[in-house]
Amino acid sequence: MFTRAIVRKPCKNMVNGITSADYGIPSYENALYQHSNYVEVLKKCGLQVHVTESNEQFPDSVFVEDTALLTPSFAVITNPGAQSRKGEVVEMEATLKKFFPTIEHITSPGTLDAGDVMMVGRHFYIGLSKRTNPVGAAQLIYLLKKYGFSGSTISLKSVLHLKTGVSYLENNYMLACGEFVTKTDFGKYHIIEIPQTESYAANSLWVNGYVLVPKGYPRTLSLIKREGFSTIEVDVSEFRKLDGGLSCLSLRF
Ligand code: CIR
Repeated sequence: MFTRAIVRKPCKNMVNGITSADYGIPSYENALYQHSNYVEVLKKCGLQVHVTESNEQFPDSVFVEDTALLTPSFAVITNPGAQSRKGEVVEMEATLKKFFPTIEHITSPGTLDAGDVMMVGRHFYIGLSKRTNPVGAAQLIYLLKKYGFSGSTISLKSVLHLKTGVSYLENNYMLACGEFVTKTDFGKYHIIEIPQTESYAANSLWVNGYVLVPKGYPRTLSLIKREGFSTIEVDVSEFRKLDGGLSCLSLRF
């Protein structure tokens, strides 16, 4: 169970965020609206939400998930793979100091976006992507072991981050799309296969017994419901325009 979340308000400069999507330029006003709704949903799931101010210096700073990995016993400040995002970690570290007595770091030449890290109990799967390199992953595995956790790497082919294509829903359930459906690493989980046409919804988010599902993906919604989960649809279409999903918008701990 989680008790808290950290989010950052979107900034006007988000229109200059990194994207590979072709859905147009995000509307800042609508993004603000969607973001405040997202915060309300997290509260409904029982979280105390720490909302940090926007930072115009960093167009992608609303996607806080990439800047830190939070475990039950320590936090890791990452070294984001995209040059324009590296400075986001400074404010995040200041925020995390309020909550975590122990903070570790991923350092250059290692790079790591925590959107590439999926927690399954005390094990962490780490995607090797354009953002997360083998040195960064090895640093994280070293740190995880130091605190009694474990980690292993997964190679990615086509997605931005590991959690773009796969999400752990607890109770041995995993949502998976495309290249992740048949990964032997995930053979022991009960896979809920997301159709390619709804691939964006593979980034759904388990929070304290609820599964948050992006709005507009009816097949995914019914597949998750069919397994007995309580679901909440959340509209994050403005963030989709910047390749961001539900999990990217918060850090839960
Ligand atoms: C980026 O390319 O870094 C942002 N536009 C999107 C980051 C999404 N984060 C995530 O999947 N964890």
